[in-house]
Amino acid sequence: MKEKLNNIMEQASQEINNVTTYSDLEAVRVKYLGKKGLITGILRGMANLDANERPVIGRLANTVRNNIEDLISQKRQIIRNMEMEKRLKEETIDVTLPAKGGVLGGKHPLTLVLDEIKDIFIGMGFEIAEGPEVEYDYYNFEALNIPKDHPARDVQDTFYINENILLRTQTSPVQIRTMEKNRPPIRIIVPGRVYRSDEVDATHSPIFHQIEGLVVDRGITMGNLKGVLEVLARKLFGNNIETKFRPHHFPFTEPSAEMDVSCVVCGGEGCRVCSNTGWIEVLGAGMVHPKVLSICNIDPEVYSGFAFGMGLDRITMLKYEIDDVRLLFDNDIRFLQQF
Ligand code: 2NL
Repeated sequence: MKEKLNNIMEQASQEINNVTTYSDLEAVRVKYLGKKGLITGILRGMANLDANERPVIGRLANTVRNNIEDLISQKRQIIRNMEMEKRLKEETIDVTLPAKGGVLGGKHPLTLVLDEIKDIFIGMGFEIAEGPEVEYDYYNFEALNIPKDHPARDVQDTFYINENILLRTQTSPVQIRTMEKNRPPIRIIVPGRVYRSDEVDATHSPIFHQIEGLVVDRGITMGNLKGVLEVLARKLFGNNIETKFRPHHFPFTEPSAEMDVSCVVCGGEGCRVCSNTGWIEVLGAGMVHPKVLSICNIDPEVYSGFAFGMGLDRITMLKYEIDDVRLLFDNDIRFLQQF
């Protein structure tokens, strides 16, 4: 019996030594100390022993049980330490590793060109004015001498909200509002988003951007207009650019003109961008119509002014050789990262 207990002790100690998980350790505990375990069996069988053997074997059996219990609890502690170490190792953060790169955008090309144009005009003493995108028909058309039957008013081109309210089709209403509230001298540029009900294609978007300008003072002439716009063209497209003014017609200016610049791509040789003409139309302009000044309570006998308007999207596409206006509105990071 003694030998049997010693063997059990020896065997249990080895098995406990070999296990590496809680579940295996529990299996060993059940095998020796469980209800049907080997030690439990021996303790139960004590009744069958000789009376003189009983206390000796009893003491030994208890000692073996206590030893096994001790070994198991030591092992439990060891496994707990191992698991903790394993977890710590898995959760280790190497703070010296380089960080994952975030996706960096950039300034939108429209913003880049707008900032450039703003700086050019600020340098010539202009201020920046802005106003609402939802406008009254009065400010968008009526005050600009655009008669009720003018094609620009067509519901097909304009997003009407109701009979009197619409999405502005140009930024001119901001200039009307400025003239209503301020007395000359007025020198402003008005950048902003404008809306026209166009089908989307490579050159048309129902939302686009305009920059208009307005100067009103005593003695303003077409010469001032030309001077300011030539400075703009040179600063924007480079000193070698040539400019050309062609007569045109707008209801809100008289006389009116369009300005062309020598092709920024081929320099005037003729290419796909300028349709082989060597010239590219970049803006419309003119002397503010006396009727428009009067509507704003500015006396056309005392004051005169010039105004101009250009499409920011088109100028941005020219400057960066972007061939599809939709790229400006997709906000694809691969596109934006190029600027
Ligand atoms: C173009 C032409 C232009 C104006 C806009 C303007 C504004 C007032 C009075 C007179 Cl308040 N004129 N604006 C004048 C001439 C041309 O825009 O082709 N824009 C893209």
